[in-house]
Amino acid sequence: MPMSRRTFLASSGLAAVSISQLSGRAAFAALPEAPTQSSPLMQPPLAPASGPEYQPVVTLNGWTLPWRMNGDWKEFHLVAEPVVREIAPGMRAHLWGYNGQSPGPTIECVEGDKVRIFVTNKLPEHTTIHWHGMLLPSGMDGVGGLTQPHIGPGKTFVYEWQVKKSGTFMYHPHADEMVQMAMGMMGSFVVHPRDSKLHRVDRDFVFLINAFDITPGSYVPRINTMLEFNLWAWNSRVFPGIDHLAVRKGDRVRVRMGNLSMTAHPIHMHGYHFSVTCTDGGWVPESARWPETTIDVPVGAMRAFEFVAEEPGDWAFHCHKSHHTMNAMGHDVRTYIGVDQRAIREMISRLVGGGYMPMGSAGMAEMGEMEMAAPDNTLPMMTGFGQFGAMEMGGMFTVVKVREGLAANDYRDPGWYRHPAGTVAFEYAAGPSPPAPTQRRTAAPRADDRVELRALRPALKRGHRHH
Ligand SMILES: [Cu+2]
Repeated sequence: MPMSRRTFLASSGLAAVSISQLSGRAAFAALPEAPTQSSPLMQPPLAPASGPEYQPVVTLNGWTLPWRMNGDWKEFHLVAEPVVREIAPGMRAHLWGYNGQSPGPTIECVEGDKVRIFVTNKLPEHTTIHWHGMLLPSGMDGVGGLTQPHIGPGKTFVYEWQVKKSGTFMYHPHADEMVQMAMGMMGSFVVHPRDSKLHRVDRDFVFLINAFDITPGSYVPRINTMLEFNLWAWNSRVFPGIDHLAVRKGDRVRVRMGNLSMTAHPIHMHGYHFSVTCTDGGWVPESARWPETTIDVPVGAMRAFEFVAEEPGDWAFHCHKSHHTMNAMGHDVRTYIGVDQRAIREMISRLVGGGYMPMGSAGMAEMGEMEMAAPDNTLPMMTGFGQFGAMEMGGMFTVVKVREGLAANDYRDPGWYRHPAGTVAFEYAAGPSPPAPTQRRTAAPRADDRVELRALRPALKRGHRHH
């Protein structure tokens, strides 16, 4: 039925009335400021300037987005835009993010708050923001095409809802998702309980788990990669670029982690038994918690664990998939353990005029010590030094530093742990010889083992000739 001018006016008038009743739209003629952050390092926690008191979170290699009050609405402004992110000193990536960084700033508010979030799109393509785990009206859920029109380049959209539950959530686009998340678009969203004594901790850390595929020597992630990522990151940083977690002895500590990469990560912390206290579905009842040292964080999920920092020290904190504690180039290296490469070395050195050095015959630790030359803008595969030498790590690895006497809210790196005398593993030196190990009878080799041994023998002999 063709719409007459009269019915058109009537229906549009009605729509205008209901919208203005909902949120007093005239009040936001001026957009709130959209602060940006130029540093990739952890910024001090942002204590609330209005509303109920709470212990603010600190974001590893990140920051919290300031807000303004407009009546009883808490107003935030996110700007989706291209950013340059330092992945670790010596490597920068050209990503997409929010307000100058990838991930975007952490949003913090309190259960019961009315939040209004302005999202401006400065990307070359449309976007939206989905508020992962948040309970809200369907039309605020941010799924492009399903619950809202896309936010075109240059446009600003407004999301508003009353926050129902405290907990840890995330935000990310639900538009051209594979590309926009592979480019680094995501952020953390923490909601504190209205009663500030509930779930109270002294230190509250948050970060997102993400991954990139950046060809060594280049700057832009390959956006079609499905599983073979080569930079395993926490908040778009890799070891040794990930902030240490400075913790005061005796503090109750919470670490919140959300996984927006494309595989699960078993996150492990040394020195402690912790319990998982929160997921993106809410707080875990105390009766349902059990002790852990590793917690698998599935894709598209969030886990928070808590512990009381009784034991001072430098405690490794990392993903337990060992190829996730490596940087780029870790996947195309062949296995040479037990292979005598001297003949190859001589041949290639003659061809290229010297200097060729095959590696890996005895393992790959030598690579962590050498800091081999690599293309520009490329991190060593294994790197980083501690007080006792090379750490041979990369990717998802950092250190929880528990120290006596730190000031509250002091998250600065306290340096390496000064171990009390007699508490560090040491080299066995002079002294009585240890008893000889008892020889155990080994089974005779099976038929196929013997075949393999025979096949190997000529190769072994050839190798010996070069002694
Ligand atoms: Cu992992």
